[in-house]
Amino acid sequence: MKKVLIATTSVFLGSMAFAAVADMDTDGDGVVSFTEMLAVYPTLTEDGFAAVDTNGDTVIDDEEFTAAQEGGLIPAS
Ligand SMILES: [Ca+2]
Ligand SMILES: [Ca+2]
Repeated sequence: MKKVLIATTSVFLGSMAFAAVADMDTDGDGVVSFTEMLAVYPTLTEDGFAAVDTNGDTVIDDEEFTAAQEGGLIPAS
């Protein structure tokens, strides 16, 4: 019984902790810079950021961020 409750809670917490572009975009320009992302993911490297920034414009948009999470590049936490 306990196991079932824990599993349910984990799913709930997981979705609550899900970071989105809007959560990280502290200057409100609609995209996430390396600095903004670093505040949420302190272990992020420039190489890691470049891997997420698939169009190479040095910022992360919603589409790139979602793709990175779905691809496992960014932990959804
Ligand atoms: Ca921004
Ligand atoms: Ca980009």
